[in-house]
Amino acid sequence: MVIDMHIKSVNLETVCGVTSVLPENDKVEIAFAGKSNVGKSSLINALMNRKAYARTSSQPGKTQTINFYNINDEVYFVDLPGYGYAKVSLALKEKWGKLIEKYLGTSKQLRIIFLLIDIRHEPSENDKNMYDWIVHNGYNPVIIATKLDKINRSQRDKHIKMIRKGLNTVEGTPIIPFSSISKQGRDEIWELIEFTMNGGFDEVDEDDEEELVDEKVEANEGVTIIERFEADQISEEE
Ligand SMILES: Nc1nc2c(ncn2[C@@H]2O[C@H](COP(=O)(O)OP(=O)(O)OP(=O)(O)O)[C@@H](O)[C@H]2O)c(=O)[nH]1
Ligand SMILES: [Mg+2]
Repeated sequence: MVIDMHIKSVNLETVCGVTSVLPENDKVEIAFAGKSNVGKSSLINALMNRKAYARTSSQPGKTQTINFYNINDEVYFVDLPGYGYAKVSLALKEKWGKLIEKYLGTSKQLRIIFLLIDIRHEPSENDKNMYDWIVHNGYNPVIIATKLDKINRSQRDKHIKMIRKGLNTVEGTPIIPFSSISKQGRDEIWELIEFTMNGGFDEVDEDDEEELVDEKVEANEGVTIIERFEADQISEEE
């Protein structure tokens, strides 16, 4: 399935620093978390079809605020400050941590948390803490393995396994490899976002319920949410 999400408008609507009050938005929010320099802002640009609307930098610590991008007046992308950036004072790190925690803990519209992990490296302690913390808060993060273009095709599966093992992910957790250079993975990520914007698994009528349960069991054997979704579509067409 090819997704062509038509981007009509993007607007950096709200920027929150450590002392800001967080907005109470009325549209679905999709958050992007991950260590500094992992490629959060680059991914957001790729999804928005914009070259540099979200500021990116080879110097870690670029995004120091929570940035809410309004897409088509339909959905918000929430760019979170990266963690693990050594040059920031401990006091400021703590404040950012609290801000991120407050956002993840209080947003009523947050539907997906994408946790970005550099495909080249084993997840760090910070990555593991972030993953565990997200799960502890009742979310199942979707992992995006970034900078796919930096490894050989033959290394891909091995590195995905390394990330899965390193984070000790909940079974069925999707890991989507992505490159902001080749844009590989972008359609898959949009599919997931659109599926969620359309209500995800919440809005199925009772007739469909049994089928979905079956498919969830399948998911425990390594099938991703997207594959479940497609399987559901296929069964509807039959
Ligand atoms: N080769 C390659 N470089 C990437 C990719 N994604 C991001 N980068 C580069 O990595 C650097 C950091 O990217 P950003 O998108 O600014 O990272 P960030 O996670 O937003 O960083 P902070 O705002 O500091 O938290 C930039 O130099 C990007 O060009 C990718 O998929 N492939
Ligand atoms: Mg950034």
